[in-house]
Amino acid sequence: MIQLENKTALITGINGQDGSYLAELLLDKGYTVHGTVKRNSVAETQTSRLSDDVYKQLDLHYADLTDLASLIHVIRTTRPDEIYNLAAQSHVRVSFDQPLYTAQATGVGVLNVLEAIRQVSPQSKIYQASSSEMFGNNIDTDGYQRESTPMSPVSPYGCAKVYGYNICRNYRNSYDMFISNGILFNHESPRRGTNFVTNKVAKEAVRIKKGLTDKLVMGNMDATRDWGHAKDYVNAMWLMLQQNTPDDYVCATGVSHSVQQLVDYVFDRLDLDPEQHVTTDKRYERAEELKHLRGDSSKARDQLGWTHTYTFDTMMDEMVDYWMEHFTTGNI
Ligand code: NAP
Ligand code: G4F
Repeated sequence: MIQLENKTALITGINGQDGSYLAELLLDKGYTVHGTVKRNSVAETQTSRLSDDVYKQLDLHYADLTDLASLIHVIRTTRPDEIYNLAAQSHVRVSFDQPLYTAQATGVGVLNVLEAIRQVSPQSKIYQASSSEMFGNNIDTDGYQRESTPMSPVSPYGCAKVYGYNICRNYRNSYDMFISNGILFNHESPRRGTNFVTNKVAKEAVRIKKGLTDKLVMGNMDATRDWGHAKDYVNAMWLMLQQNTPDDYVCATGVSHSVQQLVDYVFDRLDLDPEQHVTTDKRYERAEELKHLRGDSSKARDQLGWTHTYTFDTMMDEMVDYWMEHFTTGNI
């Protein structure tokens, strides 16, 4: 029998990839779920990742991480047991174009969330969406990054996330607040923005297969990433807030692939030849690149009992199937 939780959660960035999966997970567990959305001029796309069934079970509130007053208002209104701070300007390359906004939203925005909670609801447990981008190009001698790996970020986004990570640890120690950082490696799904590399490749390869386009233009093909599935990773977020004490955890699959291997896998699955379609252009490269990511999530496995269920192949298959269905039926 499933035990229902009878708790209240607030998810910032509920319409993001992770927010949408986490909302579904928490509703399934019996939570009352509140979420923040940022005002968008196209109301129809504001909650595009939330199905009608999920949407009608949620309480949504306008708030922006750069607007402390809006955060105080939503936390005072909802009094959540658990707060999942997922909102951020989350695109690494865009952070080079918008460094100040990224610092405000992704970095100082975390401080705004912490201050709002400290002033209004200090008993709430907090999850902070920290990132493997914080490590930059540091790798331990065994080839992995883990909780103890030094952080030397190589993007404005990574720098902002390091600030968020550190201010969480500082508030945890200073004010005895329950704040856990999930240091999550890349996680993907059919709901991933199509300007991130996995879903860009899946979507464009299917469009080539369907004769809708002929070319896929890429950036750096040599970088490697440890790619997991977002559904597995939101489960880790929840587990972190069910512990008796707050802590920081890496979540990763321990397996990495290069961008070239990603392209080869998807094209092979669609029986396409990448050499006939794929070119590169500097406009998709970053001013400084994070070259390799591969995470060791032993701590999350041992202390949270967390593990991933999707492999790289099953995850990419799901994304390709999603776009095949979309471009065949137009029904998704
Ligand atoms: P995402 O799809 O980009 O979602 C981000 C969410 O934040 C969206 O709902 C977005 O709203 C909202 N948002 C953006 N700026 C905001 C602001 N100033 N105020 C309030 N809301 C704002 O990202 P994701 O992949 O779900 O990732 C969730 C979190 O985990 C992010 O903090 C990300 O940096 C972090 N993270 C992600 C990964 C990954 O591989 N996915 C790995 C490590 C860490 P709009 O859609 O309306 O813009
Ligand atoms: O999919 P990406 O844009 O993800 P990136 O930069 O690793 O960041 C993601 O993961 C982080 C966790 O480590 C999160 F914190 C962050 O919020 C985000 O979710 O790029 C992956 C790799 C990079 O090396 C990039 O240079 O793919 C390379 N790449 C090559 N061609 C490309 C492209 N990336 C994008 N977005 N588009 C390309 O055409």
